[in-house]
Amino acid sequence: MTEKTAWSREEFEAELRGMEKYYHIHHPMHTLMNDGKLTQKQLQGWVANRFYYQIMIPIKDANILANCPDRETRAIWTQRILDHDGHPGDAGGIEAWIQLGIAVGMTREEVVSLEHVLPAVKFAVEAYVNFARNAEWHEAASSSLTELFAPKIHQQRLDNWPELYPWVEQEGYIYFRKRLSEARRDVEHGLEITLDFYKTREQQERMLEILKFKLNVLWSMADAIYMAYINDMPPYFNIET
Ligand code: AHQ
Repeated sequence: MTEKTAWSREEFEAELRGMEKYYHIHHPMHTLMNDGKLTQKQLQGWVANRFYYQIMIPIKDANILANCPDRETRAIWTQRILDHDGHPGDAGGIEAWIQLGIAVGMTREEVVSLEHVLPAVKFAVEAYVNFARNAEWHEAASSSLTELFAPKIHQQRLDNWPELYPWVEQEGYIYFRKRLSEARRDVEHGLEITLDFYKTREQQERMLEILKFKLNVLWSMADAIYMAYINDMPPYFNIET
């Protein structure tokens, strides 16, 4: 079989951006949210479940650091952990997400207890963390590139929630505003690593599979939350306890 020619940098980036059609912004969980159709309980359920994803991002990034022998890359990648865990002068994204939980009507204790986190959300998040732990570090770094599409979903919340969900307190928007600039900066670095590393067409197509895996992580999380909070069918809903 003839070896397929590698995509140019521009073609490869266009292929990556073409994966936007699978992004969870198109999942019914997010379209209902963006149409203002969620109740307070449903929005709380989404925030409480996504909290598990947020607290595991620094663990995921620490695994990439542990596998990365390149000092320059580590020096930049470390910022992702600081952005979430916080550092002097910035309480961090995890704290901002707790503020989001309080802003939609939960208590700090309720959010950090993880009591609302669904089994399937945990499985999806842990699949992502375990991938980052075991994958070659370039592949793990590349899997963060679903964030190519993230600024739009953060901007959507900032633009639409105040009108759709006027009861959400102002502190709830801190995270989305923070992420707008951080995601753009992270994507710049992640894209450079990715466009530099995958050289042959086979490697490039492998990268598209890795990105599809990560898109599946996000889609599966939304599936589980939709099932539990929109269909009102949480795990074992029909089992007599
Ligand atoms: O808040 C998000 C975040 O901090 C990250 C880190 C990044 C990664 O390393 O995989 N991905 C990501 C994402 C965040 N928010 C999601 C959302 O919909 O609010 C989007 C998600 C992503 O696109 O991967």
